[in-house]
Amino acid sequence: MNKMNICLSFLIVSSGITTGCSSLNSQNVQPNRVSDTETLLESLKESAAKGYMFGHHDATIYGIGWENDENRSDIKSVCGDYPAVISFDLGHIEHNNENNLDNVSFDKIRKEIVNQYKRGGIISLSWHLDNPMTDSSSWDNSQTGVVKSILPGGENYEKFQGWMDNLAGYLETLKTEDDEKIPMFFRPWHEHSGNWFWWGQDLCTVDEYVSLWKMTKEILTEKGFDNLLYTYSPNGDCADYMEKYPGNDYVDLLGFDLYQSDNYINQEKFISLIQKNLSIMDEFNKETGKPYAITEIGYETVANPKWWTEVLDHAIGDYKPCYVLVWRNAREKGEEHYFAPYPGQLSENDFVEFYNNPKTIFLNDIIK
Ligand code: BMA
Repeated sequence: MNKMNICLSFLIVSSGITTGCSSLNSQNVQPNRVSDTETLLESLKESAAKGYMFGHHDATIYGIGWENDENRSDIKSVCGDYPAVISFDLGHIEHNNENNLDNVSFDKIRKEIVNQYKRGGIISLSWHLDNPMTDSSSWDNSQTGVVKSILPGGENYEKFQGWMDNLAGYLETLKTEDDEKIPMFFRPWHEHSGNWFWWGQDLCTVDEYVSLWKMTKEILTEKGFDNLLYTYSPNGDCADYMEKYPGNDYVDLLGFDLYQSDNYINQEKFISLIQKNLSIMDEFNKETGKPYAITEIGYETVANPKWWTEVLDHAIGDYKPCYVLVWRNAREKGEEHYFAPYPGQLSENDFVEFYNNPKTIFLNDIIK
């Protein structure tokens, strides 16, 4: 396809000098990919000026009607290209389990993180960790005080430190075979403005949430993870976006999650909320210099054949998110819980049109 090539500088960093795409081709440079997180961040800002990257959760692990096929992705089956961003979830790494909460093995996640990195794509990690008070899921919001209980002095402090050790133990293994650390985004404590997770809006105070965030980053930094960039992403209306913002030193990427749904946020409301939120992001971007993304978005089952061009792209308009990411195509839930098209899906042709829009950035737009 004749799309503009987004030559992200991080793909071609060599000896600390960023060069142009042609240099990569002509000099046989061994691309060091994202050699450091700063380069990744700068590259993201550059690409946002040109368009927005498309992302999909668990894209290369499973899709509708398949699982664990090598080099497969529903997005690729529809448009021939991989998403530029792929996210993965670390839920249950706190127990050192073999599989995550969606029954994907952590070995497979590691493999796909390395694959995505080697392809030149961007990686983001979320963490739907269990409730440390009840050992039930992230969604166990049955009591307040869980966040407080894992902060210093709290009854679950030691337990949570152990969970952080388990998280760190896994993050430590996310390297290439040459022992190269992989720069990536980490998006902990997401959707905290809703009330469905135990760290949600009414389940902890502003101070507790901010302390939790700071503690998380400080622990990982102390353990030597200089390859992580931190994404802050509340859910829904971003009117009070900064209420629980942990501070500029603790956040690298601004974001928000928002879904269209027939019951709660219909198409009209969805478009206007996206635009409202993006204008808020735009303001904070001007103030802080930080890029922003729509860290989760989608319309379950994409029940509108023109959703990609007439709703999503239309809503984004001239705003400059660096990426938009749709959630997973759950292979275990029949054809009920998916957010990206697959061959034969209602919005397939519209997605190809969306792909062909020079504004949308997929993997090939990055590496060519
Ligand atoms: C939710 C759903 C769940 C899943 C969770 C973590 O939105 O997709 O089925 O367990 O994300 O991936």
